Amino acid sequence: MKSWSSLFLIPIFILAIASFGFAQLQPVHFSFAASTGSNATTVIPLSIDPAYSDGQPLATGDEIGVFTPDSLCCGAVVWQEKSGALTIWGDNQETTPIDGFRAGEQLHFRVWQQSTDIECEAEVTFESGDTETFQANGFLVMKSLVAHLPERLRGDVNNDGALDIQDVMLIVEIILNKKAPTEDETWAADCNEDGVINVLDVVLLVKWILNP
Ligand SMILES: [Ca+2]
Ligand SMILES: [Ca+2]
Repeated sequence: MKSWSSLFLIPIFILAIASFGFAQLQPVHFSFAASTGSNATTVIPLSIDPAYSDGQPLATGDEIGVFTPDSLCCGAVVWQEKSGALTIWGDNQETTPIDGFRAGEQLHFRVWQQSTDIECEAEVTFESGDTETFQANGFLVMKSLVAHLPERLRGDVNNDGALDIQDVMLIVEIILNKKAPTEDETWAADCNEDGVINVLDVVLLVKWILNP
């Protein structure tokens, strides 16, 4: 299943992880049962440049979590803009509750963006190719990771998921040149989608807020 090239990489990654391991941050967002008695490991090489669907890279403090098909988190790692390793915990068969992966279950990944407090699904591929499943003591090397940020909402300039007076204030600030909007904010502020941000967008947004 594993290619010779990924087997060759194992000692290199173990060395790299061991030398940087002392500074590894602990996840604060994703929680899971650790030390269940069985696990697998996936290495996340820095060279794969994990990124969001809008092209921005994962930042230090963002978290990558691994989930069972039943949406149970079974491991997470804090991205620190260097190669890392994610321990994927298997189910403890000596206890009744399911607290980890069972053999053969497909791995699902989610990413938490610290700056926005948004959690989203991530699409991951591995060096070995096929869709990956949990095998105790398995060792995988990630080949790509793209986290799919949720679609932004027109009018939600501060991207907090709600349309309210704060968004109106931001559009007014943009119109008065008191705020230089980012590309995303420009998109969200243009409520009537006519390519310019002006009082018509404010009027429309107020209408949306009053008549949700
Ligand atoms: Ca908002
Ligand atoms: Ca407009």
